Amino acid sequence: MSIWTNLRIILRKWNDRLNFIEKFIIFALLVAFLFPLTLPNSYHFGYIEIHPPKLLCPHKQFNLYRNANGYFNNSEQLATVDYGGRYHNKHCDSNRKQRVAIIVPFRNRTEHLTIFLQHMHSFLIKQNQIDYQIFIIEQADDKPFNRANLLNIGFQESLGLEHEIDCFIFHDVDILPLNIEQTYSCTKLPKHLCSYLDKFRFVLIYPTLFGGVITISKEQFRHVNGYSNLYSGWGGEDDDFYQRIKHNFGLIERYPQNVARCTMIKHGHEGQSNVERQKLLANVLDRISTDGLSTLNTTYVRKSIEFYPLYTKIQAILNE
Ligand SMILES: *[C@@H]1O[C@H](CO)[C@@H](O)[C@H](O)[C@H]1NC(C)=O
Ligand SMILES: *[C@@H]1O[C@H](CO)[C@@H](O)[C@H](O)[C@H]1NC(C)=O
Ligand SMILES: CC(=O)N[C@H]1CO[C@H](CO)[C@@H](O)[C@@H]1O
Repeated sequence: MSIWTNLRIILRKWNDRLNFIEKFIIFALLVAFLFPLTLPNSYHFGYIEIHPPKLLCPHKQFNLYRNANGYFNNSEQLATVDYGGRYHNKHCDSNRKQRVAIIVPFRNRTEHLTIFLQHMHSFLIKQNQIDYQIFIIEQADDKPFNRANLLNIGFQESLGLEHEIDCFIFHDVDILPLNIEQTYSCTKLPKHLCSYLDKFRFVLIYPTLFGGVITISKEQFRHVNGYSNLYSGWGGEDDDFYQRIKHNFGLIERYPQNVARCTMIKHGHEGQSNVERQKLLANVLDRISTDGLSTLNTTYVRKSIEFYPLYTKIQAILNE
């Protein structure tokens, strides 16, 4: 007699002996016990908490050094960066190594840029996981700053220069990682990095926060048609992007609170805020296919591409 036949006999006996209420209670207990096992064990409202991927290569053993303000600055390591801010990781030969573009929207924050470049290169070289290049996308006009439009431009223009890129990290210039365990690379789903900022006492300010620093694969970014180009002025574009991601992939990922810690360089006011944003946020899903990478070419003119020792600069003039 097979185990299944046995089981069926036992179940039938139980079925005869228990009344409806008893059966219901047993059923409810089973569901309560088994249901959590079907969820990822670190599921949170709006996101999944994941651990950093297994290291492809060990972290490098040099000292990061800190400058007077506490930011990383290792000049010896900076000297190993190739022109255009490109780093080919010769010490990590894994064929699973990702080729990453770090895309930084920018205008008039030169003092932040210097700190950012020294800190990021020192950090990424020590972390020793990826090949990468830093692209600074400068809005070369006086119209309201359009961060999301610049990120789309960075995606398109960097791929035009380097077809091999497979992972994108969209990065504000004033946010810097503190913990070397916070691995900068793409994982299964689009991911929020630097979820826990010193400015907010290392607390997640809201569960769907998806601004500042994010990672996303080339295919995933194309799949959601990139960012909206319409968020001219400060704010809203990252919430729009979260909705695009949620609609297509269900969830975003984050690292735990003790890992995804970052500092924000202090500065004054954010600039002109976007008064239209509530109106735009009301119909995000209707605009996915008609506002983004598909319409990007109508939104800007490329002014220049310049190569510097620690970065590649792309200047764009926006049409609106
Ligand atoms: C970073 O290090 C270099 C070389 O040691 C030095 O010239 C530069 O002033 C340092 N930057 C800061 C912001 O301390
Ligand atoms: C936009 O222009 C680039 C070249 O500058 C081209 O490769 C791309 O296909 C264009 N995209 C669209 C959607 O027309
Ligand atoms: C205050 C300031 O420096 N503004 C400059 C910001 O950048 C734009 C475009 O590069 C310049 O036109 C502004 O003069």
